[in-house]
Amino acid sequence: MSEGGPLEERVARLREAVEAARTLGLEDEAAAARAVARRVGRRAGFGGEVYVMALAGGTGVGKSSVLNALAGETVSEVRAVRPTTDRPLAWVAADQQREIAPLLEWLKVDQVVTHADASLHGVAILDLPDIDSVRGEHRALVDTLLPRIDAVTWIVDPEKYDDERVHTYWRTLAPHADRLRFVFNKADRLTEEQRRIVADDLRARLVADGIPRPMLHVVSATTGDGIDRMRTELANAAHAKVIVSAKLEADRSEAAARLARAAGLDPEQGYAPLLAVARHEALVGEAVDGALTLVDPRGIGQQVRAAVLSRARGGGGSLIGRASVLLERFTGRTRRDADPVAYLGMWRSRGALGRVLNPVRAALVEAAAEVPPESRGRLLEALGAPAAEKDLERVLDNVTRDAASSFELPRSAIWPILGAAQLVAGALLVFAVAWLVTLFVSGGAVPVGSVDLPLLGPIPMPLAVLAGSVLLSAVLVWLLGLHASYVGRRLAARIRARTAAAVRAAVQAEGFAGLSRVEAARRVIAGALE
Ligand SMILES: Nc1nc2c(ncn2[C@@H]2O[C@H](COP(=O)(O)OP(=O)(O)O)[C@@H](O)[C@H]2O)c(=O)[nH]1
Ligand SMILES: [Mg+2]
Repeated sequence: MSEGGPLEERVARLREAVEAARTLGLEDEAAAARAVARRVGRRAGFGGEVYVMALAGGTGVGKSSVLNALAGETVSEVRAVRPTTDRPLAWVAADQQREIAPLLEWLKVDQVVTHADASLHGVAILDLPDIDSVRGEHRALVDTLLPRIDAVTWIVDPEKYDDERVHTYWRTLAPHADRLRFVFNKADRLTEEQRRIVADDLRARLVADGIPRPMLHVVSATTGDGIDRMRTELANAAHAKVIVSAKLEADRSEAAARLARAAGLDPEQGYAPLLAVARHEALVGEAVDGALTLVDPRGIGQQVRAAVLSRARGGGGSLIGRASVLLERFTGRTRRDADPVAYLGMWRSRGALGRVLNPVRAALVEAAAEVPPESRGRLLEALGAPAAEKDLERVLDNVTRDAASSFELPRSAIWPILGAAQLVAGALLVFAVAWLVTLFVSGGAVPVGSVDLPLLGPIPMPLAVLAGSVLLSAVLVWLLGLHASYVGRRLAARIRARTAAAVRAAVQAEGFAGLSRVEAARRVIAGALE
């Protein structure tokens, strides 16, 4: 018994590997492996190495007696009185009990008798009273049972072999003829001559039922006549099954190994990535760095801060501040230095795509170098090498577009308040200037109050108002700048981090998507090696 579970499971893994190989463009290798999988899958009977045979026949024909005779000991209870209350029973080599356990569970056989019979080591015999009837409701069981076991041995006796209902049923089993066996039991009740006649007759009827070359034994469970020949034949059948199984397993294993080699795997070693993990990480790192240079999250951060400041000054700045914002907008300086969205859209102008593309290409080429030359071209295609440049351009376009669409310049309730205060300061300034002009024009004829300031002494009121308004405006500008740069710095840091993370994730996931896909397929192929 080879490792890795029953043949069916291993064949299922081979089928998955076939599909995986096709995604790598390994069509020819996949087709060859699929043919093997199909051939192995077509094999009917029990999936393991044990030759499993069930006894069938009407109640009282001697199923239990024949099993006991074959075993050379009392395994199953023999009952002269009918109807019987027999429970299903399995007779199996002690060391093979585990292998057929799932089958027994499925058949609800909980009574297992183990044996250490060397010559019938590979044989398991099932005595299933449920299938001894040929009544309609039991046929389905035989029909579902047959594909799962290697043979069904029908036992008849001198009274029952002629039963028309039995023959009707056998005809329906004709498609499984090569896995049907027949035992004519209780031969001790017949003379030599009668045995010959009955055997010839039964054989002819079986042929008529559609079972050519029927395997028929004439035995007596009571005297042991013919039992040895039956044992020999069972041992041969079990041996033949082992040989066929071994051949199928060898074919399966070779097909899996060929797929593996085509995908650059060493069948002895199992899965190993095409690119060493450290190399892969280094190349991903290079590509991410290249993409970060192009997208430039730091530059985006600066633009965000400038944009916030510009908006704050536009809404809450001094008159001069507002005028200069308008001027900057008009001359295009805002667009150049304070427009993160435009800056994102211009990633191409900040360098060649090669900074991202080259590490990605290097990864693909180095990975492809690990597979045999005849699969290399197809693998490069599967890796997405021809489209790498377009793909990366799309990846960076998407990242920058997403970042741009999620960007929104903040507003603050404080800015218009500061703006209103600036208007007041401006009005005071105009008022003070007008006052001074009036004083000048009147030649000092208008009386003017004054404020006493320490050190400076009495200062004329209009001058005091003028100085106060200028001071107020400067303080307001300072406050606005303080608040706007706080808001701008925080937003810039957030956007910078978010953009950098998006670039990193996109390059890792999409830039190297081809390689990840190929590795996933290679893992599945490696799974078929077990
Ligand atoms: N004469 C004779 N009787 C047998 C032979 N085999 C079984 N019997 C008898 O047939 C009856 C039913 O046998 P059993 O093995 O319980 O049949 P099952 O119902 O098919 O399992 C019992 O009385 C057995 O003694 C045989 O080879 N010769
Ligand atoms: Mg019985």
